[in-house]
Amino acid sequence: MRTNQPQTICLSDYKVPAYLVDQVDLRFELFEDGARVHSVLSVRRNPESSAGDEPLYLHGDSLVLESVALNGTPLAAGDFDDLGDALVVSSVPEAFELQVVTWIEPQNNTRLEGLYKSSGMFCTQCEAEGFRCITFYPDRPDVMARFRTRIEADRDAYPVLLSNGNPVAKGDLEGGRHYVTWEDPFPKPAYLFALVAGDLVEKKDTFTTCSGRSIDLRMYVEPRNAQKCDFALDALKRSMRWDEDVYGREYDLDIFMIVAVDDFNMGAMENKGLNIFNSSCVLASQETATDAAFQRIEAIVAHEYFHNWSGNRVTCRDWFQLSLKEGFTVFRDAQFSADMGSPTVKRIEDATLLRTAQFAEDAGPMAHPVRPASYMEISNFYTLTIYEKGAEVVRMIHNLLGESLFRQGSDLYFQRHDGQAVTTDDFVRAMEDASGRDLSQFRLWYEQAGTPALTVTDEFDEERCVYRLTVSQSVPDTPGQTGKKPQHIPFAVGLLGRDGQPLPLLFSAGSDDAPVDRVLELTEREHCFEFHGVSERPVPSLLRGFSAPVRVHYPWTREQLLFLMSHDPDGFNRWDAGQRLAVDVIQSLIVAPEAEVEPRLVDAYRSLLRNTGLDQALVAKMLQLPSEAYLIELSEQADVAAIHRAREAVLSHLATHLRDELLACYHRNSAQGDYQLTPESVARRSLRNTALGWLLHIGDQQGLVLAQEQLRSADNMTDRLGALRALVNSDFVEERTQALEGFYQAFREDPQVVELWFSVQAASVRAGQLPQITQLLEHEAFDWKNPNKVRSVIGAFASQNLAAFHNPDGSGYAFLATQVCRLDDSNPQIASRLVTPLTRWRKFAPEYRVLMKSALERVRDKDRLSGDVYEVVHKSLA
Ligand code: 0A1
Ligand code: ZN
Repeated sequence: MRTNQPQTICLSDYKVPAYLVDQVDLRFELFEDGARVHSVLSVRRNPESSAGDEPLYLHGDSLVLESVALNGTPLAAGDFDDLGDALVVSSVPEAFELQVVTWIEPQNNTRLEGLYKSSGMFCTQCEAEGFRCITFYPDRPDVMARFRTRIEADRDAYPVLLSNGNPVAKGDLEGGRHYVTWEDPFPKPAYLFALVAGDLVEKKDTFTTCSGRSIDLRMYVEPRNAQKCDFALDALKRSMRWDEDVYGREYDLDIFMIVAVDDFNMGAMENKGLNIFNSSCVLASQETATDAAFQRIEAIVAHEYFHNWSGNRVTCRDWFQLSLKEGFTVFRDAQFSADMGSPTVKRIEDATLLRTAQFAEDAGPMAHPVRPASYMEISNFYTLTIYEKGAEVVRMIHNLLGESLFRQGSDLYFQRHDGQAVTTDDFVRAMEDASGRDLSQFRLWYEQAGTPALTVTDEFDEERCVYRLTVSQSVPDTPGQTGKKPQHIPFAVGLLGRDGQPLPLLFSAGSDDAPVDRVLELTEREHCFEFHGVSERPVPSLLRGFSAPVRVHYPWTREQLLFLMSHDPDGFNRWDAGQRLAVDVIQSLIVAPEAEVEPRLVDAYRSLLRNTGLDQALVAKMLQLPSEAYLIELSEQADVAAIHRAREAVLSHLATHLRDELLACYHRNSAQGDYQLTPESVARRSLRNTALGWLLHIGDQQGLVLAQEQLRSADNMTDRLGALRALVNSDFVEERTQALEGFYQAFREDPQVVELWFSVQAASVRAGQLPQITQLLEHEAFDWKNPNKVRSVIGAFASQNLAAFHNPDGSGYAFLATQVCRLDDSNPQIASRLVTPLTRWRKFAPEYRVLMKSALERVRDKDRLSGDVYEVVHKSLA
């Protein structure tokens, strides 16, 4: 068992830094058996600190200290303390230079924090606290310094040497070595530092900014990936233009670089001028990337680029403010994606993620506010709450202020805080100052955890022609937070008349020219809204566009949902009505497995399949049944087997009754002409592959022939994988085995495709039972050191293959516990993320719960448990 438990860090203990660093000069000597890092810090006491002459405290992690000198004089042993996780220097002058030399071993760094090696190249990951694994430093985001970095390495093995800013010097050294020096003129926190050294090919492009400056765009990848860069470079140019047009933000250095690395804990990182990406989030070709991957790459490239202003120029004061940069930047990338494709589809995707996974997080043991009050390991707080709910909070400000005032607010924020490390409160204040609105109650969105629930009731007064909506809100208790206050919630609504026409929303009798949709502002525990001049009982359309991240309870009838599905002018709510109806039908089969499947659901799906007049991208979304994960989230004491059975039964029923329509839909949307990434072609492929999946689900022979033919002849990965997935999720055992083998042989050299191949199996209840998962872990292409491979097998199994993971014999839980323990020794961040499904044990029916809890206890009792896993496991058992 672990003995030294990690410390809790509290926002209320925040103090300004006692010392500031103006300049950092780094020299890296890179070798095969390690790296020597020479650091020279120009330090001065912070005039704003009341700390007096306290010692200089520098963070460190896994460093070997070789020497330390102050103003050029080596320090004697008694003048400093090397505490292992810190270097403390007592009695320092007001201003001084500190020279420190450390030795590190990137080749043995499996945590992938700090400087490490991936496929033979050196690269870094410094957010949140990785810089301290490189050298001793005040590793906190409110210490901002100018960096100058000289990298020295073998010229043949590492011809490309990169860091932040602009290259200012380069040359040869003895022994076949060379160096490049980089200078970044913008003061930055250490978490934005980056270094790359490798044998990489360079792809070049240029971008001319709104003020006419020409920027060098460069992408660095391993030679085998040279053909997979065009899409990301184009996405980068679209992002740069969009940020100028929509936010008035121009790029500030002369060069912008993107590097792809195979081993990376997260998606990508916004290091100043040198973004580093997980290969799977940036490399793409028609042959190897699915439509979903293209869209994800575009969004992540944009996200990292947008951080240059929302994160780098204006950064976070401390890690409690993480959502300041992440929530705002996710909101910005979502706006961008909406502008590049279909806004409704993008909104559906974001709301699905939020309702399925963020709501679950908000209801689980790790629930925390968008601005947390405490943490043990900050890497555990890169969560859906910080990112996605944080983005929803910014979106609500946008909704409340409107486009133009929101832009004035963001202009003021960037101008007021350029070059500073600030708080979420500073962000809200800029929005208030620019708009004149009072957002004091709104700030509760940052402080209170938990998903607010709205209960809506309605009454119709036929005589007075008044329709009354009563909305009450409550915010649930979460760990450490009870008795919450009502929040300020923008609640967008509309009313539909019997003929499907939108009704004017009149707040008082007699006025005319009323809008047909309104954003009601909820601020009280209970609010009542009266709409006048309503001559018949309307159907309410509630929380249009998912105007706030809340749950809505209203006693919908199936008629109302069917009506909204075909009449609501709000595309999002049309989709939502379909989801609610499908949920209702599936839930009724959970309770009564023999019950009849609602025939009107079949009719509704039939008309969707036939409806070529409706936006096909929306139709494609509407045809997706609610996921098992969402159905679990909606239940009190989830019985996974029953949920799985009921959902499968509805799917089979729909597919059997709609076979002809599915075949027609498949053929109507067959490939025509060259592969294109337009929203229309993406929708066609999505429809075609959904139809194929449904047909194979019921073992349709014609579907089998179509899938095999599609797998053979497809000219793109979306269709190829769509066919493979359909086969893998079918009962055609021989055919699916053959298909998997053929696919692997065709793409075994491509790690991104092999990841897809792993995850299609691991997520399938048919092909991914535990014995098969164990085989995948032994497969030649599996690599324990590569987070993507670990995620594509173990992560996909535990979070997508729910019926297999929740096997009532507990084997899935025991398996996950074993893998988490194994990974904890090499990569605690990955281990800590993977354990998440087990932490939700309270959500499940007793027979599951007991087994999940005991698997979690086994992880808790592991020897030398990392701080990362310690925090998650202890909080979820508390
Ligand atoms: N800031 C990055 C995400 C990121 C966070 C932590 C990392 O290492 C622990 C790496 C990347 C982003 O939002 O894209
Ligand atoms: Zn980010």
